[in-house]
Amino acid sequence: MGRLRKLLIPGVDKHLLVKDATKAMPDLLRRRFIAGGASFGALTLLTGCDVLDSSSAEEMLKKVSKFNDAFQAFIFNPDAMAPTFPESAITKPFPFNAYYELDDAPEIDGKDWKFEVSGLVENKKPWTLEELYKLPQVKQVTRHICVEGWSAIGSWTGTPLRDFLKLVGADTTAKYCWFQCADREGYNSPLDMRTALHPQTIMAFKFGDEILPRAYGFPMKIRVPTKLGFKNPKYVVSMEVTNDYKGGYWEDQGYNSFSGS
Ligand SMILES: Nc1nc2c(c(=O)[nH]1)N[C@H]1C(S)=C(S)[C@@H](COP(=O)(O)O)O[C@H]1N2
Ligand SMILES: [Mo]
Repeated sequence: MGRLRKLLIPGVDKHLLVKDATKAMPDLLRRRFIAGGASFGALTLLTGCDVLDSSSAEEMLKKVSKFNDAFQAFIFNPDAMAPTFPESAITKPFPFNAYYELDDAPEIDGKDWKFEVSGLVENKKPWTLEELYKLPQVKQVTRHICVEGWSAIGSWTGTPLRDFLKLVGADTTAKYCWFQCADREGYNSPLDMRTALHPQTIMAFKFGDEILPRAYGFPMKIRVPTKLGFKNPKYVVSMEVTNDYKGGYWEDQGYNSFSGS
């Protein structure tokens, strides 16, 4: 949610577009869209359209007006799969985003870092990076969508969170996995358990074929392709499995915690 993203789109008034799109939606979708904050980013997520100018805005509106019941059933299904892309579709350079400049991003020494696990789990042993790197990993190329209305395709490799939750004996009937990050002023985000168990939700250790760079969250980012960007915590230092809703950095500022598909 950097300041850079507040750029205007030539010939497009974002507020009007959101308003028009809301009007064009079928009932159930409209209600959910409004309840979710009716953001421009959510519109991008729903339509898969990047609005760059007035003609892509037209495209987006056309898409919204064609939404039907089957589509609604799909987007309200938390188990639906996020689309994947070929490596040739990766956005270069992939954007850095945070509530501060890159210079202020956490500088973490991978040798000292430990991932703390607490709450409703059997094994609360902290994990070193070396130990985590040994877990089976998957690679996925997916679209990252920021609530501010930009999106980019990236490649992340890591361990499915559901495998890790099983490994540490997490109570997967609990409501949330709550992540804390190393950012100076703090950053955190709760992830609902259903999404934590989604097969595409991973503990990402690599971007492309490289160790996750500092910009994108070294040493670990929780990559959740079915949720908006702010539900993808970087520089993660701990996870608590809990039934309590503990809030989050952007969630506390009014962004809908569900913020996803
Ligand atoms: N720790 C931390 N995680 C964060 C953020 C942040 O400021 N701090 N910003 C979020 C937002 S709003 C976005 S869009 C993405 C940006 O990730 P990127 O820098 O890899 O593009 O990270 C998310 N995770
Ligand atoms: Mo974002």
